[in-house]
Amino acid sequence: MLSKLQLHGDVWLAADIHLGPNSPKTAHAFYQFLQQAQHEAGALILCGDIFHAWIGADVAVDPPPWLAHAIYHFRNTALDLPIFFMRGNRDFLLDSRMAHYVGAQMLDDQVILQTDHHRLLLTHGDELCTDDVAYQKFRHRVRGKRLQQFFLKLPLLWRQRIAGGLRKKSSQKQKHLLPAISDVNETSCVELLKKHDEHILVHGHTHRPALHRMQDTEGHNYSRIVLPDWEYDHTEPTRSGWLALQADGQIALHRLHQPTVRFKLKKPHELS
Ligand SMILES: [Mn+2]
Repeated sequence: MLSKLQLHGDVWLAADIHLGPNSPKTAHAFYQFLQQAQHEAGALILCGDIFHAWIGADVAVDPPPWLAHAIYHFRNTALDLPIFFMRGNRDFLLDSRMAHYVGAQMLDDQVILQTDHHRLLLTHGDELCTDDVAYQKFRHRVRGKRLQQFFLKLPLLWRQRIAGGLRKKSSQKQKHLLPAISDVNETSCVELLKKHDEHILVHGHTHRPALHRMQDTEGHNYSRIVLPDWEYDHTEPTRSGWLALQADGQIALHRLHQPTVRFKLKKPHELS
């Protein structure tokens, strides 16, 4: 059974902001977005990879400048807006302690979100990239509680070095992977939805914002909405965006440099 999150009003979702020391422009754009959300949204859910890397909440005790800024902006926004954090593959060590510290609430890795008009399954999405067998093995290992506890007890400097080494390895690997392998596997997506009797999946991670229609072997229809990533520092064109689940039933996928895509999904799903 997945945990359920019930929210009212306009719910905004964003993912893959990758806040860190090397992304000041991205951070600046994101903090402007937080301000907009504070005024216009009823709640904000950040679906993972909020941070480019996360190696433990004790980093926040004496935070480097980029993190001090992030903490400041999250706290400020959280004064008027409920904020929810979800873990991604880069910040899978985020915990409720850190979320509370900035005024946010930590969500499980997969949750059922119920808004005034929509019910959907929410996840970061890396667990659905099942074609990448090596990654799934890695994921399984690092998500083990014992290894995490061991890692978190290491001195901060050691953890920084290990995380740096892992990132280097993953960026080298990405260059060799075929584009399709780093995308989610749609059969895995449909299986996940069927398992929980849901029809709409929202995820990030792949950096391929879109609305997809999916079908199972019996011809049942499912929807998959992919959240955009945020990038203003390293590549052109700049990218960002968010999904708005509006209280009037409309869904809007907002993307930088792109026309906003507005749509409605047929069945209003209610929680029993
Ligand atoms: Mn990711």
